[in-house]
Amino acid sequence: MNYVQTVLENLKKQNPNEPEFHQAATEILSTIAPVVEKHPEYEAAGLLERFVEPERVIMFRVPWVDDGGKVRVNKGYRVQFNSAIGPYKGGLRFHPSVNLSIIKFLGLEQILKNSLTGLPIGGGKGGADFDPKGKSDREVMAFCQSFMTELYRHIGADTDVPAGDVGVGGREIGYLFGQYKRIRDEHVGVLTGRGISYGGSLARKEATGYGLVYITEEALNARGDSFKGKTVIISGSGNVAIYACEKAQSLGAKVVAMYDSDGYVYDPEGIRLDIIKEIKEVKRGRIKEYAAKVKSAKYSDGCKGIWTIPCDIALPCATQNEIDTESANALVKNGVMCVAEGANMPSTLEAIDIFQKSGVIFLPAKAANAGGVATSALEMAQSSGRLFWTFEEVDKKLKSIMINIYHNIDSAANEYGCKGNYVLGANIAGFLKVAEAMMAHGVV
Ligand code: NDP
Ligand code: 2IT
Repeated sequence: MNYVQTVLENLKKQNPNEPEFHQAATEILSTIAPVVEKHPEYEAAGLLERFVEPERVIMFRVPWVDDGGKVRVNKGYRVQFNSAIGPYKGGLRFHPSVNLSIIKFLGLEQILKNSLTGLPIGGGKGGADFDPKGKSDREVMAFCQSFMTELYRHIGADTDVPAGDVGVGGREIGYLFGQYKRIRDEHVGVLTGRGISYGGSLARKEATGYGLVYITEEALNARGDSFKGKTVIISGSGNVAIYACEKAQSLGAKVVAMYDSDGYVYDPEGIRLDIIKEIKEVKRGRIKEYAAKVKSAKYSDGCKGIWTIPCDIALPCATQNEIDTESANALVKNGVMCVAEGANMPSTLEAIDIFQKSGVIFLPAKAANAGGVATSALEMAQSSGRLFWTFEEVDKKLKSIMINIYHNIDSAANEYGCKGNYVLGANIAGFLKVAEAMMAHGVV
């Protein structure tokens, strides 16, 4: 067994029952093997063993009281994975499915994603198995305050800077920031995705979805094509999905379907985003309500059916492993030309293989959705500089970061003889910078 295989086998043995972590590690390690072979000094320095082991894992109890006066207890997590190139940076996910395996897969991905942005941010991730759905604002506030009452001692503007992810948006960041400020008595950039009135950045809300479309447009432009006139499917109807839809539509695409965890809407006339925003951002409602409001739309229960709708471009923007073998085959059979991942690890390893073998342009999450965290780093820069940039300034920087990422992953793929393999390109380009920094720091 070679070095990479040995590290992967040991990781699986030492971290049993963590399937998502194994999946992310397998995808990364299997593609960086050529780099590791070129650099025998990495093995001598135990670099990969250190790379796959989080620097610190924090797990804690989060007690809170619901509106009925009942005491509830959730599990809280923060995985501070790698600080070689900057302070830990990455979102917090509040979803009932959250466990250590999911937070570790997200943290490992985040290291390379953050490296690809070209900005000085390390990798981390956190969250809780708390479900904000159906909770009152007071219950969400009580939970966030309790979560931060433990988390505050582990984070800081130059140490670890959390942000949003599934189930954590502007409301949750507000409550988390309020509690941090109260305990620490400092108004600093310790969280990103903050409201504009208290230090947030314009365009952060839009950044992940816009960035996803910018990098996809660049990949299409490189082939003499574009979003114009394309039929697009977007899964999810949360923060990433909504702003991916907005930008794709502005470039002349027709988005025909979106979903939430209950089911999907298909609107052959093109999704009316104003109605989706009203249902999701204002009322925190269900996507089913869209079909009741829009005559041309049809609602179906369950999520999987969405991938059987013919489209040119698929933008999975909900959750991990939402595209499996069956769904990938359905997309390919219907002639999909490009799949770009807005969510983290939405395609299984088998689905990725199907896309790559079918010649589909496949843009992996760590490159395609890096616009969110990149703009978080721009928010950090504005906070430390006591600056406030216009929407246009931030959006322009975001677009140029996404275009750079595309060309970096494209060049890395070419350099290693795998033209068009952006999974390999993204893993190698992201890893090289982290490896160089880790080597410079010695055995730490
Ligand atoms: P939101 O909470 O705003 O929205 C999540 C959406 O995905 C909702 O429509 C939700 O439906 C759906 N969803 C979540 N879990 C499931 C599931 N298990 N099955 C089916 N549908 C599901 O989250 P975001 O839009 O912020 O995040 C979406 C994805 O993008 C995640 O993978 C996240 O890690 C990734 N991401 C987010 C970034 C950001 O800046 N926010 C940055 C980079 C990546 P429902 O409401 O019914 O649960
Ligand atoms: O997965 C991600 O990159 C995010 N949820 C955003 C992280 C951040 O720090 O902005």
